[in-house]
Amino acid sequence: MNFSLFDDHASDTVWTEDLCPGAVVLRNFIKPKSEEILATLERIAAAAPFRQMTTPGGYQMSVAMTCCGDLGWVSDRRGYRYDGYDPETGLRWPALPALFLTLAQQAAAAAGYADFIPDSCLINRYLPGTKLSLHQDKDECDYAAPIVSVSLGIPASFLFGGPRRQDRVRRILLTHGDVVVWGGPARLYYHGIAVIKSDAHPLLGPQRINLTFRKAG
Ligand code: MD3
Ligand code: FE
Repeated sequence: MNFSLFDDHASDTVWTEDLCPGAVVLRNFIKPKSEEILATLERIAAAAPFRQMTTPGGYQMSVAMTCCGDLGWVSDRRGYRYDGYDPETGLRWPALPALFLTLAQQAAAAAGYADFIPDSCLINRYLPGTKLSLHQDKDECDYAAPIVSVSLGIPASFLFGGPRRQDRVRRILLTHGDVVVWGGPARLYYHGIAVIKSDAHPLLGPQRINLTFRKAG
């Protein structure tokens, strides 16, 4: 029995898992497009390189980030915010590619959000040993719009809490090709990524990349 061939076949199947009211996992949703997505990401990162931002408290984030779209998320000693310009290059962020917009809208529609128009895509790059501490996403203007998250590369243990920081946290494994749509009551829930384990993905090597599509402005 060739287990790796068996697994690769099985993991092309798309299915949905409801996490809680407002949050849906679409397993393997973008897997057929992953090569095209990666080629597009290389072009974006050439224009707006990945960088480790500084938190308002003065710590360097372990996750490296870049953005595309009309607005990009930035953090520095002055705070967190969305900005139309990349502070590293002084240029506008690369445009949101049509491929990304279409995938984000198809995922949102599959989760019940018919008219999602994102104006921002935050691109997070995790290497083994990096993490994203528990937080809420509160820098966007419109909490009625969902956030669509796309996972690529090595797996991550996603930490999913509730509306209060002290709420019990569930762990969900997110793997290459998974999409999660977060809206409704889940939109302001605390969440994070546990320390990434050493691993290698056939297309991405020892890294995980997460795209989050947002209506920021
Ligand atoms: C649940 N990113 O960029 S994506 C972030 O995998 C962020 O890089 C993680 O949290 C990552 O802010 C998690 C899943 C996600 C994104 C936004 C959410 C889950 C969410 C907003 C509200 C609730
Ligand atoms: Fe977040």
